[in-house]
Amino acid sequence: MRRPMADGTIQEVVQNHSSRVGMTPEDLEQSVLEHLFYTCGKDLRSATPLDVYRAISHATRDRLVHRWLQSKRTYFHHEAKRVCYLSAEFLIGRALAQNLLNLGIYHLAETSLDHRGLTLKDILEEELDPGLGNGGLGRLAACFMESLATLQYPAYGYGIRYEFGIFDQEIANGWQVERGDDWLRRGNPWEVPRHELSVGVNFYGRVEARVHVDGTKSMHWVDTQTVIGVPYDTPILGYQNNTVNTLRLWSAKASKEFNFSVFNDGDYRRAVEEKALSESISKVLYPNDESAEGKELRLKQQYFFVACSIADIIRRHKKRFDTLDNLPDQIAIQLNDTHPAIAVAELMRVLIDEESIAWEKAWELTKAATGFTNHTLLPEALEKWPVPMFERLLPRILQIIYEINRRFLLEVHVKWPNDDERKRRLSIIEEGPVKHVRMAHLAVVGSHSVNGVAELHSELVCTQLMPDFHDMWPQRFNNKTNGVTPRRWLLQCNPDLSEALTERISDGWARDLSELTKILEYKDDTEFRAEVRAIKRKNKERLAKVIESRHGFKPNLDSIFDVQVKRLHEYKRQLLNCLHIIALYQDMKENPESDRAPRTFIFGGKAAPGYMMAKLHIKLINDVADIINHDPAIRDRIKVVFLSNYNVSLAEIIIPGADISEQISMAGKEASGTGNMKFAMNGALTVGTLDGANIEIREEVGAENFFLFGLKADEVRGLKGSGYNPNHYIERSPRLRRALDLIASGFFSPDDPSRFQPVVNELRNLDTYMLCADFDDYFRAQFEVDQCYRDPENWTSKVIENLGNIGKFSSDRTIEQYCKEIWNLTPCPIDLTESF
Ligand code: B1N
Repeated sequence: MRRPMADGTIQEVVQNHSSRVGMTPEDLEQSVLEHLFYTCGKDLRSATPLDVYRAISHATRDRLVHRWLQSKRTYFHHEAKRVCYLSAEFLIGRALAQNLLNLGIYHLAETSLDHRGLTLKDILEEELDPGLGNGGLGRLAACFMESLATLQYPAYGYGIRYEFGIFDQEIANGWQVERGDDWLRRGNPWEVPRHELSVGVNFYGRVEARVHVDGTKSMHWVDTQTVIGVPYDTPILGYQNNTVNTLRLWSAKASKEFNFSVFNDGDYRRAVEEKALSESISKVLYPNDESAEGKELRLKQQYFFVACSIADIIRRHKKRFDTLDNLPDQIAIQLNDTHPAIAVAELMRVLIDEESIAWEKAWELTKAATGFTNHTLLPEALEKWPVPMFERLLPRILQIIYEINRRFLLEVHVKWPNDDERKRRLSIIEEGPVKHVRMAHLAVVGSHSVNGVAELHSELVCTQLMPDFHDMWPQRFNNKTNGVTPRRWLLQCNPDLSEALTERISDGWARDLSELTKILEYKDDTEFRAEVRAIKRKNKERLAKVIESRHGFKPNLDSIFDVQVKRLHEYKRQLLNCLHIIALYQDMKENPESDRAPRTFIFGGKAAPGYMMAKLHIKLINDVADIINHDPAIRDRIKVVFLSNYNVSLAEIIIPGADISEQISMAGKEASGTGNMKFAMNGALTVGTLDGANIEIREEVGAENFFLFGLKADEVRGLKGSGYNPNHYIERSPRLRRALDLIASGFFSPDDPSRFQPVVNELRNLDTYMLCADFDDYFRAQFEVDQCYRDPENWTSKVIENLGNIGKFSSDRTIEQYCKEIWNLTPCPIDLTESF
């Protein structure tokens, strides 16, 4: 057998190495034992569960390697157009179970461990969950990567290899406490560093104009500080195919100049400090969800990973082609929100300064290659950078942005002469005491496509967020409704439901989720209906065990598991849910004989560490839980649980165990939501407003199978416009008034009666998110839930209607639309026998 690099073919490597790539039980077992021995330095007797996890992961990764290499070779030789998905977050979750499933050897691994007296489920728990994202935006990027590989599209994910992901949340005395997430402490078997592909990134310095003998001028960014980006690659395997794409995450390393500066000035301590400072760029994920933090380090992170990625893209393109003229035919760059929007200016810089391409040509290439996805309408999330900071950190990039803006405003002038007000609104530079760079404007000006993430959201992007841009370029704006991957969010997290589906409609649904409609045939099949109920009960049992181990009581499995898990934010209105619980509690106390279905209210989610109101909401939920859970008069008719440290792996247990999915944001605020899709896919019914993708989910599953309440987005806008007064609603709702009074009285916080005064004041005086306006209707919808749950047959019908009609919300559908309508990609299947 020859070494792999001796020739490109894989057959030779693979043939004699069945233990490294084979799919028989013997091959896999041999492979795991070898890794235990050679990779972990252990034998079976001395192996810990962590060793076994590492050995299996390496054995699994081995089975990806030839597919990975062959995928790269195929894309290169076929000159396949690829998408480069630029995202500051990839919330990928654990890899082992997903890779085993996608390889089709999950059960094989299970039985081979069984023979050794080990349980795969336990071994899977050894993997630390990479939390390289905040919430939906980061998780969407992960679902997209999985769908791209499954649909056999050439794709690269580009992001940051944060040393610390989203913080670990602990609840201490009801309050959120943050702990560092040292997710790499046990090593990471899934990543491969590629030191040879490291990239230098410049910061600070100044720009020098040089005039050449022929009269041309060129710009030179000099006296910079250079930081090195080292790529770490993670393979992304498609579902039961041979496609393995690459997630390339950049880690910051000090350049030699930092290491050697000690010799120049003899200040050893300073040299080491500066080295540490430059490496801090990839140290930690900013934990702010939907609020921009104007810190210099954040801008550094953004430029760092964008510059590395653009350099990587250009390097690879030039290796294949001797021109950049065809760049947009070969590459689609997608900006996941404005976090990578600086790519527009960086690509221009590379094309102009390094490749000597004329501005007009460079601009044409940049626009044709770039697409931009907006994920939020919240004003506090829109990124703006102070010009003075920008200028100090990235002087050449700022120059380029000014030139982009100058030319853009000329275009505006041609279209609307003498409309200075419009120019002021459209400008990439916001005027004011301190000027700011508006990153969303840069992204729109530099892209050929701008999309929102659900129908309503995309419409609001055009009419509310960027009406002037929409006037200017209406054809640039489009919608791509989000989706989630059914492999992780059904096949993996809900094996029993998956099996029940496959038994009835065969296994095609996992690749084509629209096939779920076939299950509607079984809607009235009593056996199937009973099975659906039994599966839900089993999943509730699994969730109940987690609750019991953490909270010391086991929830009643006959109660409605009513779940709201998502980031804590006022617009998502966890507080509205809490008010409903309090009102229900008061009803029950007043009327002990009232016959309501028992409920277990389950919350989970992290608050940004600096978001005091959100943290106070967590404390309120925990204090309410403490009182109600211990009130003997309530028995187990209401229980409230706040599960700490909500993350991808906890979601995989919580979501399949839910009866009710709470999607109750104020209409017009939640861009899409994706949790809403995961719940419906796992047999929960939604209580929701007409917001984000809820609207489309309701359209698909049918209004009668969805518990709707609340104001619509235009009603919210109208009411705000005409002067909203929460007291108008509080006066008319005795239930709401009573609940607010109870909080204000200190009933839930006897140790500090005024603790929740800020919560009550906000509701009585401002009520920014209109909880008071929606409260009564929410209470009504929840009463309907109650009535419906008492009729299990009726409930099951609704669950099956949800399941059978949820196919649209596969990220496969979303990705097909991106590929056809924005990226112009075609699938490029991988043939392992093809040699190049
Ligand atoms: O993106 C998700 C949507 O489903 C959600 O509705 C939306 O809230 C979420 C700044 C964000 N929008 N913006 C962010 C995250 C981190 C950050 O630093 C903003 N997240 C969303 C997927 O489309």
